Amino acid sequence: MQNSSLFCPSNVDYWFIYYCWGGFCLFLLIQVRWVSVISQRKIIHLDMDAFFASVEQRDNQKLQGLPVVVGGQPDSRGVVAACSYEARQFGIHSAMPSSRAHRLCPQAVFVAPRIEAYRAVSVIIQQIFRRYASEVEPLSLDEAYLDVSDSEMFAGSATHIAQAIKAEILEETQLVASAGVSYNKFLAKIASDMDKPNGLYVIKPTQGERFVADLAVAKFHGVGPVTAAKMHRLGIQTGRDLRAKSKQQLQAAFGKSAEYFYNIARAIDLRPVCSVRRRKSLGKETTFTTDIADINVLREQLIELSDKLWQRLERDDLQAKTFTLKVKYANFRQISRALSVAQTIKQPSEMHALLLELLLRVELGQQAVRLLGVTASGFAEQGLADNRGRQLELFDVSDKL
Ligand code: DCP
Ligand code: MG
Repeated sequence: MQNSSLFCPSNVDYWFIYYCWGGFCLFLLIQVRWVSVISQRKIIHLDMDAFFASVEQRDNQKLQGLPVVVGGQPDSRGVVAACSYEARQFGIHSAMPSSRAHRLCPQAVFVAPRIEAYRAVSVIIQQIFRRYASEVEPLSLDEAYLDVSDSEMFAGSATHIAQAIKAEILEETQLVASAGVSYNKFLAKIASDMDKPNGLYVIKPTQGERFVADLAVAKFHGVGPVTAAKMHRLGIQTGRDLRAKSKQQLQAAFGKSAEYFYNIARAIDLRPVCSVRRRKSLGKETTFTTDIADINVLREQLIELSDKLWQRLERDDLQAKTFTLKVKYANFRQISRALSVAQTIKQPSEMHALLLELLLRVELGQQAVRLLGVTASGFAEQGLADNRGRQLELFDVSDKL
């Protein structure tokens, strides 16, 4: 006799099928709802134009209309922190050695940074942002993401909200900002750069994928010069080329970053705008084209690297208590040394002294060095840097192969 249960399921089997089917439908519903919520988000990225340089031009009428460079003097080893749009016409840009900026534009006016003046403006613009958005994520002194998805202002138009914020910034600070409006952070950030200065650029949900397809990967936020060069070597020039690569191919080439690249090639970025965003550390490193054994050259390289780190710390308004030096030798052995002080470091010269002291604590001379890295951590709450006496404490972080 045939086993009837094969053709005629029991009550228990029915319940099981209903249960699975119901679960599947619920799962689909949640997915659809999630995707629609994500693509309906309204994100604004605001970024001040030529920030430090514009503050200098605002506060000194003689500088208006002139090529202005904020940063080190041309005869120093300093670099350009910011430059006015007039200076950019000569090819000057941030992070360029000041001496080179001077050669490109001898008539440029070089001004030393006044970080307190920039901080004061930053406080004002952050207050303006909070009037328009419940979720504000500052990225540095002069830029922030705003999530205005739930805002009822201007009938919920993110574009009009961005316009209003720009107008208020101008009124309260006499400075100009650019805004990017889109449905995720990745696109909003790119958009704010599209129409600078005084820009307002919108990428709608229907335009996102096309926009990314046509964009050069070197312009993607999160793709630095090294990654861009690697992508070019792999034949990836645009978002379209990136999209053509499978997840496996991207994983093989870019490891942990593959998922991010896979998504942004499809204009997908699910990162939320987080009001509380605490950075734990900030680092810079450099791999030398040829390994270096000469201690004096290494000292020079370390100072240069730490100056870059200092610029970033200033830009992000961070004050650190701990500095870490990483050294990778020619045989790939890696060693890290850290130094903590009780009071946050306020001057680059203090940071130099700490890092040079750390350099004395690693073996040099025997093995050439292929990489130097410096990291700052132990950040003080903004405006809460303590002023206790300095106390040095030295400890080894890691010695690893
Ligand atoms: N900054 C710096 N070092 C860098 C880059 C920037 O010290 N390598 C500082 C000076 C800038 C400020 O941070 O004025 C903001 O950086 P942005 O990248 O937003 O550049 P700008 O505001 O100067 O110009 P843009 O109009 O392109 O935003
Ligand atoms: Mg800016």
